[in-house]
Amino acid sequence: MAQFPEVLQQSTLHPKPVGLLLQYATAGFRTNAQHLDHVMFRMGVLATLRSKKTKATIGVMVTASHNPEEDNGVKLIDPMGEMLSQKWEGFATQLANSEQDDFLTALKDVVEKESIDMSQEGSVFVGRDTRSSSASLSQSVLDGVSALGGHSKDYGLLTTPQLHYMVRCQNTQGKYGEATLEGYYKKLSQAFIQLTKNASNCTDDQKHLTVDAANGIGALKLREMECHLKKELHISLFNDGSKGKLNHQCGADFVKTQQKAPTGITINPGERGCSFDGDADRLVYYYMDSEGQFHLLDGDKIATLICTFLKELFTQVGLNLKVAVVQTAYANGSSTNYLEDTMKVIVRCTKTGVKHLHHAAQEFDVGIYFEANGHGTVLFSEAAEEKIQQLVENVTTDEEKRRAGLLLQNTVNVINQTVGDAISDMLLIEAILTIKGMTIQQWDAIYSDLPNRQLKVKVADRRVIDTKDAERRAVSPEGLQESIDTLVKNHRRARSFVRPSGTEDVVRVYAEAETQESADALAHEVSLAVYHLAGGVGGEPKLLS
Ligand code: NG1
Ligand code: ZN
Repeated sequence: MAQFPEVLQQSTLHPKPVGLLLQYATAGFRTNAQHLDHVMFRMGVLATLRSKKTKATIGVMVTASHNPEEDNGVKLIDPMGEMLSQKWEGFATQLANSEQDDFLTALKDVVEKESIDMSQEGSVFVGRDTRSSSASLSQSVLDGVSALGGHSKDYGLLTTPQLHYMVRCQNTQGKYGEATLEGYYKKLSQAFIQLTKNASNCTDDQKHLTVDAANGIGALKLREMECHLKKELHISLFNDGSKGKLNHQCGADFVKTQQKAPTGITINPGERGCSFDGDADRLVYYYMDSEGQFHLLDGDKIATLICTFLKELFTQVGLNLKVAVVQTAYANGSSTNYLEDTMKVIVRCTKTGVKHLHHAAQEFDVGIYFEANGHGTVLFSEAAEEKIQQLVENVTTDEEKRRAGLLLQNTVNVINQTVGDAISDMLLIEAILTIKGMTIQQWDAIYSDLPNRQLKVKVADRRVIDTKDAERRAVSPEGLQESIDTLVKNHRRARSFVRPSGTEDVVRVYAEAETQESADALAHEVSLAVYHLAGGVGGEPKLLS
């Protein structure tokens, strides 16, 4: 194959540090940016192979999402805008970890195993976040693509979900939208304006939203989008990257894990605030009450609001669709109970990581999936989209049904169905609150969260923990699950589970219970069990003070 000598030669310009081993995990490769140059080059090569194999454009996003500024990472995007197939994750790990001398053999192995026709064209879209390391790392991706003779399009600065959108637009020949930033802004903002235009008596106060952009790419992209929103949404943008550090004391991950407002924002009692993460694929909402108490509305609350809205519209138009909400074990127990018992919708629980939720959601006419941390979206089956369209186009549909049908159609258009998208999710939530004339407090009151706590425990090797039942039970090390079961029994309305993180070298502990004290105590007790039974390192976990 004519390209191989070129790849080999180019790869020496992006040498792999001997012995460095990384894994394509929950969200691609992620580590300190200094160790990633060879990975980027090789992922450019792999994306080109994937493109030749699928005869479609593949995306490569350079970002480390909510990780600190010093880190970086890379994710590959498959033809319909979804995450890379699991089989190819294995190839990604194989290519990233092969030593310099073995690189060509590893590459040829993928070509052979997948019977790739090397004469096929390769096409790769590349995007990056605002990290200082991202520009040169994305250049290494581009080098990898060109070494294998592929065509690339460098979009430069993009949010992760924007790149997913571009890939899908390209591979559907524009059916999903136009593969440009302008196309993205137009599609989403037109749908938002259509959704909200008939909402009566919406005051300027209600149109106001405070956004914490985590000092990341979301700030730049939201600014670009603002003019398309035609003042239908008044955004006060904080943590826009002009002074603060990326994801530092701000952003969706900080707010969710610390359960407090980000630094750097001003928010008055009762006003709505929301936070993006560093690459704008996660979103959480919050408000302060009149006593200055902070209230978080996370991915579970977002899923519930969207589900309520969609179910009401389906009832109004008389569409009988199979609707499900997909969650992970981190979903608050109250949300699961509310969805199953009060709303009577199907609830599925999958392993952590959006690819698992996404796949599960694809099994339904309408699959609403959100991780508690605010990463999620809604998927509509082709059949569901067609039914909605027929309803709107059918001249015999009565006026009221047509209005509801149009709302559904614009809801489909405002949603980025490829992956969780903070901007798109934010517009959908703002539209729902406007249409329903609902305040954030009323949204929050749909159900009350059970107090909960998430902790991390350092162990020598987190792989000693194996889980089953969508990560809700530990099968190893021996005795750990029994200990957790015993500890849970001492608390009211309690639940707890542990799992090794896929993005950090820690074991995560989750606990919820009737009171915050009880949830904190249980999380601490379970952390101690992990520390003692799973090879804890450093000092014993301390009780939060
Ligand atoms: P890990 O580190 O595997 O828990 C975290 C999040 C995931 C997902 C990934 C990718 C939690 C508890 N875990 O994974 O939901 O978003 O990062 O970013 O929030
Ligand atoms: Zn992210």
